[in-house]
Amino acid sequence: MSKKIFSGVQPTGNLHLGNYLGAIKNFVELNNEKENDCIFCVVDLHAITIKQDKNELKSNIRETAATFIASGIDPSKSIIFNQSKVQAHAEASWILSCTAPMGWLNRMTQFKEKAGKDKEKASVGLYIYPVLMASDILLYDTSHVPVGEDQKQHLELTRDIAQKFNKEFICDDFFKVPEPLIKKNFSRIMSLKDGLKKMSKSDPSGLSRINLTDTKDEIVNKIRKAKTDSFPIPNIEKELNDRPEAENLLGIYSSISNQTLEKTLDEFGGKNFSFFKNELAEILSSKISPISGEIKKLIHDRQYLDNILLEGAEKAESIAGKKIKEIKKIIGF
Ligand code: AQP
Repeated sequence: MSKKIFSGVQPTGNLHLGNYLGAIKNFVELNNEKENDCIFCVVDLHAITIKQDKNELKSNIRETAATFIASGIDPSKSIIFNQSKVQAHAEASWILSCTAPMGWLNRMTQFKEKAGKDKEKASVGLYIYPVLMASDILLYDTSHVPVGEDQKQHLELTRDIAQKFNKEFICDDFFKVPEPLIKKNFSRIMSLKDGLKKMSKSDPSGLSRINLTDTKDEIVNKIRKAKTDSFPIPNIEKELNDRPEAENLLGIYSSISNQTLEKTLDEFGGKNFSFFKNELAEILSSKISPISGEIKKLIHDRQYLDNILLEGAEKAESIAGKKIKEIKKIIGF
């Protein structure tokens, strides 16, 4: 059955293995299924919820588009564009922020994590970020949203907002209620330095993540220095309980080699981590280096990337522009 796919990545630099295994790898698989209509968005309006340097933002927008293409998304099949080029996103976000109750937003854990202790100083934009995300998705009658596990709560909110709007304005099925596409396994890749913390772009330690632009030497070095424990690799999954760093590295190996954790444990059970880390660094380099090489090539071709983003924005505008007109009519503008 054909799916209407929408997902986004923030152009905030340092795209990493978590973004790849949790989201972009799935984007590529969905792009490759002939019958799907896919839209992959560089969500620059989301990026500015936290202060960005203007020049870095500009180059990160291009680099995120380059990462999509270098990872295998075909711009002649899928729409690739940056959010700020299509006005309907900001407009729909305002309208839906008048539908979403404060109580729902108060429950969003990502705001609490990102705002930290000093939430008085966090931007209003960071607080209503999930409403903008709901707008992105709902403008395109999206049926499925591929995301990492950390976005599950925002997806549930999107569904709630769609249903509340449909009910309040008595327009059954106007907003399609989207389904999340979250991988059952390895949908949350953890930091290489702390198995209880998500691998993240903003972690001040570069050793905590594998960037998609890392060279083979950098990958080998980061994996060598990744935190583990002093026990050998077990043969069964249950014995990974309370060993978050070991579980994370074995999960990364399984995910990048498209195999189950059980199979990975069959392969490495009883072996020590120094042996396993060599194998992990090897397979990561073989999969990441071609992407990294391609990103570096593409970012020099600004004109090519700008054209892809421009064409994508025109296509996105023709869909979202119609939907926002209908939204305005429904609410009485
Ligand atoms: N560690 C992760 N494991 C699995 N999936 C992840 N994603 C992010 N981190 C992981 C998924 O990547 C997609 C794009 O994420 P994003 O760029 O929109 O923003 P993010 O989730 O805020 O990314 P970071 O790295 O965590 O940034 P900071 O440091 O700013 O918090 C999403 O589908 C996300 O689920």
